Amino acid sequence: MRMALTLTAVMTATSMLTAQAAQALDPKQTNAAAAPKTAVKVETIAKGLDHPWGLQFLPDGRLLVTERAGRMRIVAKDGKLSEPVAGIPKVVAQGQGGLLDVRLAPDFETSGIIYLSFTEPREGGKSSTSVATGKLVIEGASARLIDAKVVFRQALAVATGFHFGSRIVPNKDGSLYVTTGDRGSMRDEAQNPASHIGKVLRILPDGSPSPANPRLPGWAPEVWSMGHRNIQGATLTPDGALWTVEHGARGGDELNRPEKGKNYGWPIITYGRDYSGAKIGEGQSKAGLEQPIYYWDPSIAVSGLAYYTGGLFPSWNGNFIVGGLAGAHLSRLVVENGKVVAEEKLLTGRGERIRDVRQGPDGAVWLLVDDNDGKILRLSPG
Ligand SMILES: [Ca+2]
Repeated sequence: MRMALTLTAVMTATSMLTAQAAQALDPKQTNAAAAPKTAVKVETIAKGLDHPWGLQFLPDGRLLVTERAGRMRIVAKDGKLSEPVAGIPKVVAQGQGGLLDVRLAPDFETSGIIYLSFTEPREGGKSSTSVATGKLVIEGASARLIDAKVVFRQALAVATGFHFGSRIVPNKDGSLYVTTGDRGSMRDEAQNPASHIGKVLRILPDGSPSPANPRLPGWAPEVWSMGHRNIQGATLTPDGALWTVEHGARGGDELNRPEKGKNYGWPIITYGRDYSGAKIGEGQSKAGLEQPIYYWDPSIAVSGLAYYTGGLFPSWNGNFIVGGLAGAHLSRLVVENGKVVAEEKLLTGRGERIRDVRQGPDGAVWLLVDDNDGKILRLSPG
């Protein structure tokens, strides 16, 4: 009798766990309550950039900025753009592809090493999300990249111009998170743990897999988490956790906290619908697949993610700041106990596509506007 009871208890507990895992998100985790409005001052620091994609502060307060066509420039404090940095790897600048993110190595001040993500030309007209490293030699107002080499290439090159992912996030241990997308035509590969399509990857600076990866049976050694559609924003929080924003289909953009060895569902579960209106996959939840922290319906086409700790906007400390491309605004998310409790929409009505979001050393929020006359904006209290 006692054994029967115990067994029943175990079975009940198991089915409750399964039910919990399969549960859809709290309906409050989209269109959260409006956060108090912030008065902001918007300054245009630089313009004339051709579809800028990645923004990175240098230790001296100047900026590196990539342009999708394959150029990188230094931006002086007065906004003056340098000539393109020489020595950048050849990119395929088609569709959403080209020269994408740029980040500094943790020891940049002594090593000069930077990381670039880009769309690399591969055999047969195909391309891949790839990562290169090189040493940035700065000479006055200009710079060149030397010893550039491609250290990582996404396995499975594809002939589309879509969904390259491509954010790079350096960790304190020297490893790099690299995000990829499903390339538009390869959504089922996001569920194949052996491929690099639709994943968060964690690699060492030489391109080899990080020893921290899950290395589950059948998983490529570089894969950290799977089931992602197109992650175009990623950042660490002070506790060392990775947070990402991911383009969904219509009504399915997501904020996630991708954990080691977990599956984030695309394209089996999603809150989005196909642009034709057709349902995607099996629904919004399924046992064994992770829920996002938050989703946007309607989608804003998320790109660029920062975790604010700057102090210049004291009420923003601990918030996420998310860029919207099609949504043409900036979304500020107030997170408490792992849930979004309020959202503020900033810069609405300007019609500007926000591509990257970074906190500056001055505590201001710095943005890239995606356009053929792209800009760098600085937000401070208004
Ligand atoms: Ca998901």
